[in-house]
Amino acid sequence: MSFLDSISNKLFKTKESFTQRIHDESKKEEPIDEDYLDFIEELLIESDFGVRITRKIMDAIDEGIDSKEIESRRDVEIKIRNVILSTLQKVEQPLEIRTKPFIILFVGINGSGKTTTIGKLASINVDKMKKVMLVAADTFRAAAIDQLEIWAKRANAGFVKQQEGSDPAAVAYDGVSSALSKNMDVVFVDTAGRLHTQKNLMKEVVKVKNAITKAYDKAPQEVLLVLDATIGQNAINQAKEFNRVLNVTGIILTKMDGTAKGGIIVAVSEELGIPIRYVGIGEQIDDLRVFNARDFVESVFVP
Ligand SMILES: Nc1nc2c(ncn2[C@@H]2O[C@H](COP(=O)(O)OP(=O)(O)OP(=O)(O)O)[C@@H](O)[C@H]2O)c(=O)[nH]1
Ligand SMILES: [Mg+2]
Repeated sequence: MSFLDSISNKLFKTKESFTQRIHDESKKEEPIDEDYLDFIEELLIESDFGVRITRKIMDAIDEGIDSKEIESRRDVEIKIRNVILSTLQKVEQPLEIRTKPFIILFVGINGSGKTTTIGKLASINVDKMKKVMLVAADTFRAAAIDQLEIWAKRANAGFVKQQEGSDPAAVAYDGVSSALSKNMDVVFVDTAGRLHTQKNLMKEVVKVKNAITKAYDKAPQEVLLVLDATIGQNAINQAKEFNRVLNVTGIILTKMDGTAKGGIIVAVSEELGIPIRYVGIGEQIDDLRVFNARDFVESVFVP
């Protein structure tokens, strides 16, 4: 199975409920009437593209019709695809591990997939012969520390922890200090999930970030926000707030396999303009893909 087929299979929910339906309506040799345009607009909203992108696509279709660039339903389908592609290309900027040690702080709401994503990324980097260390700065629950430790073992990465209830900023500081002394290449700092509306917890994660900088003045080189694609438009507000307090440098959109509303990735791109680094497409260790706009569009659209 090719790389494209493998993502395409994982994104089948979005394909079935969005792109396949557009394709079925668009291949009909029928006029571009109000009913057809309403169908497209509703489908975009239903698929979580959000109001702004839906407007942008509908306007592009109107303009195309006026200029005669669009003469058939098939042309409409192509226009939709192209607007989506160009929107996604603006945020296609893969993560580069530029310096050593390279410290990445992971943040996001509860259950968005931070710990799992760290495990997957640890494995990818160990495979590239990098010395990887995972730091358990989610000290909220003992189970969270254990979960990260299991991933560290599975991926063959180093691991730093303290006991449950310790100050997460202190754990982050010690973890980064230890990584410096052990000559690590990459360090992933896990944090507890928190809602963007929980003021104290947001302050806490800022402290974690500051502690990392205190341990190593060039760090963290990346602050990655892990967003769950299945939660819909809420992801936008979450991301704005996390970005406001932490200067997020990249986004990882998880659970793209679990949603029929894949339009969220386009909404996130348009509304935030923050690079999308990776997409999560399952629970297994190899279910993470570097985000590539063209691959993504080709894997969800019917050719
Ligand atoms: N289907 C699917 N499930 C995922 C993906 N990424 C994570 N998960 C699942 O989502 C659940 C939560 O993942 P965690 O990694 O524990 O999330 P977290 O952000 O660390 O959660 P907290 O530490 O509680 O804030 C787990 O059951 C994961 O297996 C993905 O890309 N696809
Ligand atoms: Mg976690």
